[in-house]
Amino acid sequence: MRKAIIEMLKNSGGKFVSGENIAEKLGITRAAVWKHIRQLRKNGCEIESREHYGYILKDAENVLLPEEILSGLDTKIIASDKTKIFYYPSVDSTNKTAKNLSAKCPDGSIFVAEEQTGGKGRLDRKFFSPGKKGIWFSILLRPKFLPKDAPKMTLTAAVSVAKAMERFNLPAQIKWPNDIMFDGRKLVGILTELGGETERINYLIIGMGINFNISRKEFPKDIRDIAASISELCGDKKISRVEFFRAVLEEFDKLYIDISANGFENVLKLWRKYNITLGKKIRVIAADTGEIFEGTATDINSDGALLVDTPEGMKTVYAGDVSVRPASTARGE
Ligand code: BT5
Repeated sequence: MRKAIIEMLKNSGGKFVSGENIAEKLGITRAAVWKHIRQLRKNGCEIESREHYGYILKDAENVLLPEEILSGLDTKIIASDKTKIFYYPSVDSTNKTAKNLSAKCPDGSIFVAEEQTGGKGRLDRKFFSPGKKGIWFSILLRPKFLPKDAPKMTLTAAVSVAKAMERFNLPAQIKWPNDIMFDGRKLVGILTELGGETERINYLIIGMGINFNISRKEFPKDIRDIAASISELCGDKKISRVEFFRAVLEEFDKLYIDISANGFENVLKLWRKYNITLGKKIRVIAADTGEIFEGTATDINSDGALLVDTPEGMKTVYAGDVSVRPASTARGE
């Protein structure tokens, strides 16, 4: 019903639609219309009401309501129906929310927030996630593969964003393992978390933070020089946030289905195509040992780990931070 109301308001040509009109068309009472409008507002939808005129949808394109996400979405598993979309105007962290609700949610559920008050990065770092300025979401999966393959879902997520960007003719660059970059600055961060045992994944949560329309000065000072936003790449061309989101979900869905049938080979191939790390001189801070070393990134192996050619021999990095320039000039890239 709420989807139908949104549709009517969206198709009003920028004019008010009366409650009476909506009630008549949908075969419900005006009081019921009002209840639905109230719920939509609670969900973060900006609907203005004016006496004698009715309702008008403000900022119609710029909400990530389930109805908006589903409209025209072509996926088989990810957010494939409304019961798999959990939407929040504001939440501390979509990864945390996904984890809390994991017992009840099927494969391919998504958790989307307009704003995160406690968005998190790896190693409990903070992730800046202001209201309606990005796409902050988590995907919950129940894959059949083994826990050792889970890190490759981070690469999969990065490839899905890169492919979505390509659809909009935006240049996509992936930095190992979890960042999409522009001009040496982070556009997208990815955080994969796992619940399960050594032999079995109970659930996998893949959180993605896509900076969408954040201007340089809107970023906090401490990340202004290391963060970028999709709007910067677009120039005059306007891209709708929900349209871009649909593209990411569709690309992720295709890759996930392919992985379930054929393994990760295709993802690794695509990752190599979009990556900006291989062949570069890099500095690594290994996550497990804290060891810091420099070398040349030569390839990723079948586990998605980074192979680094160092003066002490080839090293395999499973998790860590990589900067492409020496520490003195690094901008966190
Ligand atoms: C990441 O961590 O980049 C993973 C970020 C994952 C965020 C998503 S949003 C939806 C879901 N729910 C969550 O709570 N999280 C996920 P890491 O590689 O550790 O980078 C964190 C560092 O990036 C911070 O320490 C800052 O320096 C920088 N940073 C913080 N916010 C940023 C932003 N919006 N854009 C670019 N860089 C940012």
